[in-house]
Amino acid sequence: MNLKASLTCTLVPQMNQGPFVFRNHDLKTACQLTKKHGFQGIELFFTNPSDINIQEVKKLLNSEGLLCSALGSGAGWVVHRLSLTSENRDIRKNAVNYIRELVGIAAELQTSVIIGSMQGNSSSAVDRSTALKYLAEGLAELAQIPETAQYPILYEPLNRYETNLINTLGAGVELLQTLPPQRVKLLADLFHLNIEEKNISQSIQAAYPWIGHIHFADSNRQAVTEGHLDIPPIAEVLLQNKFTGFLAAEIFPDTDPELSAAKTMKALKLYFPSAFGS
Ligand SMILES: [Mn+2]
Repeated sequence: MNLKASLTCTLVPQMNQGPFVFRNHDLKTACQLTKKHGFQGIELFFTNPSDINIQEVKKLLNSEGLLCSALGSGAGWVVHRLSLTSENRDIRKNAVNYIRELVGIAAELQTSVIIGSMQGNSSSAVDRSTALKYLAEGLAELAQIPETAQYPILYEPLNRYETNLINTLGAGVELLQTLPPQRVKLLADLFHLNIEEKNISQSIQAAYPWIGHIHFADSNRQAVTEGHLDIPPIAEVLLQNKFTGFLAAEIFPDTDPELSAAKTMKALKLYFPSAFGS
């Protein structure tokens, strides 16, 4: 299997200002437009696991021949204020259960769940070492879910303005090394890496065995080529390692999301001609 690419679609009203190509579309239209622009998959963000009609989602994906590249868990924090590092034990437990439910659904859709903002922050109520302990405990519990053997959790280091816990791939590797191998992988988001890493391609190379997913965005979180990221060395590292995961465009859309889709596909063809055609 080769590299794959996807577009992002939020179905969470409270996240409709976020970095998602489709923010005000029904799932059917989003799938049709994703297919139209040549992508292999779509990344989906729902408000509640119980909102997800698995058969209906499968039907929509199948009718366009699309894969689900991942399920996001952002609404767990944005809508439900669930955090794996809350000072409140019940909230931590509910956060794990929320993700656990998503993992079961994701497995039926043959994909993984992303943990980004649900990792939370340290604070005056939870100091850094306690927060990191809670995060490792939460991830360790999730890593016990049998489905994660096939569909590992995707843990995403975020930039310093979004979390004060883990900001780099290197720090992410340290965290993952304490967990059962391969049950949790890293999501490398180029937008976050651009803020935090000394050298993006070298950091990807160093963390490569742990990387399971890429968020494909430019420095300003717009479509790649709209910012100032130096993509060739990043593309080279992924191609040399024969990365077969998804490059998912988690980006702020243009007024017309089709324009963002087209720009992203153009960038993929430019930088990954062997995978996406030139
Ligand atoms: Mn991301």
